[in-house]
Amino acid sequence: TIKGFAFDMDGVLADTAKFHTVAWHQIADEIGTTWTPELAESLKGIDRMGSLALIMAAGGVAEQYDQAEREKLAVKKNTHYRELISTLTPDDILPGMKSFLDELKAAGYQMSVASASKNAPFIIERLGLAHYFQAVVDPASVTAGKPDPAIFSAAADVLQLQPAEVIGIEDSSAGIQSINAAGETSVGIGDKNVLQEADINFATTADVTLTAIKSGWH
Ligand code: B16
Ligand code: MG
Repeated sequence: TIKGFAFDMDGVLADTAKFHTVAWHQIADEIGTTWTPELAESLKGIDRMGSLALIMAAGGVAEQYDQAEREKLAVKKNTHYRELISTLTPDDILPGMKSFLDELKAAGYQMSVASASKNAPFIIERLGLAHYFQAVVDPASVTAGKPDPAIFSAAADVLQLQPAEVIGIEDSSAGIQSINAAGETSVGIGDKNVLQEADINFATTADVTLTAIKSGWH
């Protein structure tokens, strides 16, 4: 029996992927990596230092940057990103998600956030969504990022639920892999070809309802 839901944030609750893209694109230009839509997609759900490593690898410049220089670039990206998200309001909640959260709350489901973002508590607060969630997993507390199952396992643990009692909702391939490896049911939001491994798929957040999930519509 499903008793709880674990939510990814960027790309599921919040329309913030566009801001990550703007901030990383600038770093890519600075280090000489050509920015492509495929590179942008591959960064979804990947933590900050992991994303930077992927951008460096794509440009073939990884060996030119030591740890100290990488940390400087990551700080620069995050400073820019924080500027961009400082203007977030409840209007930036992705379509349909507020009513979906209301539906789940009314039905008595437990809810947690499993975001790779260290900015998640700030963003959830800005969007006015904090009261829906029993807990926001601190990504710094898990041993490995998505696609490792650790963060979605923790999202079930904080609700004191078994993995089989939890549905995880994600917009990234790495995140779907994390949910599946944790032994939870996976709901993918976005391109079916990118999120092939999801148990249930929806094209956009606007399509997500409890009824649709229960009937496993594709
Ligand atoms: P930060 P999610 C992820 O959030 C983003 O998808 C990913 O693009 C970002 O690099 C990562 O958070 C880390 O974010 O730099 O704010 O700590 O999709 O797991 O909610
Ligand atoms: Mg995401």
